[in-house]
Amino acid sequence: TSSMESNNKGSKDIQAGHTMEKPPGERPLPKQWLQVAAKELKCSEEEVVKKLVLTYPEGIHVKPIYTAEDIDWDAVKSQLPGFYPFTRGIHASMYTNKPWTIRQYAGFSTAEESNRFYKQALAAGQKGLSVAFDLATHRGYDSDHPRVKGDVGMAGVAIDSVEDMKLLFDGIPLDQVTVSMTMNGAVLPVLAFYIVAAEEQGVAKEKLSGTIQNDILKEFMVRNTFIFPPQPSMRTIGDIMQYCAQNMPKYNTISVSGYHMQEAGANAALELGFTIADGIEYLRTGIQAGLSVDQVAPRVSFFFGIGMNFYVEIAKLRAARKLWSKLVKEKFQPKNPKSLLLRTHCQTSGYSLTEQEPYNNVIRTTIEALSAVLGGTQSLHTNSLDEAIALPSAFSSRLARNTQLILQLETGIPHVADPWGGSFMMEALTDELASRAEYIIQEVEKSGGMAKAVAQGWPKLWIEESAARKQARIDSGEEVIVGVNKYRLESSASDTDSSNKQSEELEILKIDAQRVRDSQIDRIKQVKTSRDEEKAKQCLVELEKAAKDPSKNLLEASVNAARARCTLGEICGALEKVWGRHVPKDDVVSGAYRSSYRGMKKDAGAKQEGYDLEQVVQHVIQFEERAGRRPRILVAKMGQDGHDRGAKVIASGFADLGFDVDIGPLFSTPQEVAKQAIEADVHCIGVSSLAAAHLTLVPELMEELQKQSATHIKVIVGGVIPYTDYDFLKKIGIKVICGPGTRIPDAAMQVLKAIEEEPTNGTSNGVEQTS
Ligand code: MLC
Ligand code: 5AD
Repeated sequence: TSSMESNNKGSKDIQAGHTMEKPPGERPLPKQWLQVAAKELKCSEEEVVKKLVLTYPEGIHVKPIYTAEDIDWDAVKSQLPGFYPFTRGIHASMYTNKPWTIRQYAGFSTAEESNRFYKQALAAGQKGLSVAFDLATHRGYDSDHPRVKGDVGMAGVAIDSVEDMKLLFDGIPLDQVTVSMTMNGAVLPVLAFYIVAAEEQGVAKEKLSGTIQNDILKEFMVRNTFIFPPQPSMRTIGDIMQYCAQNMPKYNTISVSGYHMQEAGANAALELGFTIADGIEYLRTGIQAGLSVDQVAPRVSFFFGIGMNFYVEIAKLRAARKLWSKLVKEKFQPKNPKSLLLRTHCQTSGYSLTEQEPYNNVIRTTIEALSAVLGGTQSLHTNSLDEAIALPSAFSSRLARNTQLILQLETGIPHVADPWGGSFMMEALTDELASRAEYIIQEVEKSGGMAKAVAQGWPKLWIEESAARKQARIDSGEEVIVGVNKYRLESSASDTDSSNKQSEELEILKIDAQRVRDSQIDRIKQVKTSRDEEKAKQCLVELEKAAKDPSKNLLEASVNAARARCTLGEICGALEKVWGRHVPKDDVVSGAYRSSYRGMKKDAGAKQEGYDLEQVVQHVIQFEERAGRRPRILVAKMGQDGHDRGAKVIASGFADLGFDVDIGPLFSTPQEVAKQAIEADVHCIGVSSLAAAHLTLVPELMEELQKQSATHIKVIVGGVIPYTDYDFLKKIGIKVICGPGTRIPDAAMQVLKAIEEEPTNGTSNGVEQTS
């Protein structure tokens, strides 16, 4: 592990990002107002400032009131929607003419089942499609690969060949419905399958509109579904832009995504800054591939996450448009006015939703959706109430979609473009966020652009530090989550209103992993036996050649391979032969959690829920005195699940509490985890699972520990685990299960108790009962 100190860019820089001469939030409150407020609060004017001026994680000082003094009124009063710098929206008429696209992200199990789901969604008012692929597909493995045993069809739909893609869109006219595909690592085979599926549906390439995510930089930073090393990955993006400029002029070649940065813990300024910096890097990539800025920029699209900080999220979208148009103009001098428009999709925040009292999530999502819409998004996904438990069920998907339909059809909200325009507060906040993001962009430019910054690793660490600080604010009670760290329902409460009861009663989407995998394996066999084997082999050889030769277009070679029925695994395998697989580095930030937690002002009257940080630190010291060494935990990620915010926050939080922390590599097998745990002689393995593979992979881990006579190592599981799985996990010997919303000090105490507990018999983990 390495600490932030060893990095040349400390987070203090972010907090100190005063690039404007006097940021609006720094302008003093009006004297006459302060006098009256002091009387209302019965305190001095200084105390009014101390009490009512808040500091947000972005470093912005938010004041209780704003006035014309806080903004450049002359500039604001003449701004119009549809005019440079597009702060007020990219269209003159905005939703008054056409509402945003209701585009729900979905996919699970097989192509047939997802296809059925899409058709129902379209019939129920959805306007665009958005495909969620399973993790095996993301990481370039066919469903029959041994590494993806637990992942097939679980977090999205399994796609192995063009035959699956054809089934996915069966009966859905691809020249009419726009489709977004969230694919980054395996972007070549997936986009190729889509092109060929459309072709065989009778839709020519020129007619295809839609979006491919294709944003690899944020994969290296936060999302972790990369396959190949950075260099060939960036070349792939250039090739895709080039191919689409020639063949698919209406297709959005990239969806530059801040969403996953926010989900990983980035505050709004970091999300905005890094995302715009990524966008600039991709324009350069397209230009390097031989295109003009006006061929690339109009096809670059964006994607932001929308969390619970209502005003900030609206301001973020306004600031994003303003910054993008200004920077593209300055840096690239485009001629086509469309090059200046930041078009974006938004998704409400998954992280903000809770397992406790899941119905509260409907309210949270509605408020976030409102931010996205008031911010002027082009397209929106609203999350489902069961987010923290499982994939959306039919019921919860309907509710999530209806949230948008109600906003569009019942509220009158679409009747006015940029209704916040001219608000002193909103305009000031927009400028502040833009200025902080611009500061971050300048830091990236000093590193030589985002690809270099990502290779240096500092953006990822900034985000991880921001995540640790956020966790500390929540654990200390400074930031409130209703039903989690305040007004929590005890599980012992009466049956009707217990929080667990609410979760347990939800209908949960269950996927039979074995059945999906078997049917995918059957289809792979069919495809391979019915194709022209010679032709398929030849296409793969051509692909390998293209991987070595930058003058060849990789997407063209992939389309040929897709037509010849080469599978996703074969296509990625051919590229892997030349490029290899990317192995990520594992750094963990240290000190941010502890120092943020200690820095929180404690509300003297508030009842402390759970353990305090200092109490746990004392327990760890006592453990060390008794045991002769510190408690040692291996934080492990198994399968193709790369969601590592939880793992990183636990690792860095536990280290700050005094634990010895090992962090295992992403994408481990259960056997690899057991080996690492035994070699490091840990007391405990903490498995983090967010992609629903725990029922396959955790039992395998327990069996392996048993085989290696290492049942003294306690196993705890954290992440998205439905209550209905608790009994099974307990039965196979899992000592502690930490669902979403568990405070770090409380999790640490549970772990300490579990590892101090003597085994009840020789085989304490109880694996023998089930295996
Ligand atoms: C819109 N139009 C108007 C108008 N408003 N015309 C006149 N007046 C108005 N007021 C026109 C547009 O110009 C366009 O036409 C057409 O209507 C469609 O509107 P759009 O605004 O382009 O919307 P859309 O087609 O929905 O495209 C939105 C987009 C696109 C540009 C943001 O890239 C997109 O759909 N992105 C979605 C990305 C996504 O779903 N990602 C999921 C990630 S989930 P014309 O003629 O100009 O085309 C994820 C989770 C995970 O990533 O797994 O990690
Ligand atoms: N279907 C629907 N929504 C999904 N999400 C992730 N996978 C799926 C899927 N297969 C949503 C969740 C998650 C976000 C990244 O996208 O809300 O938090």
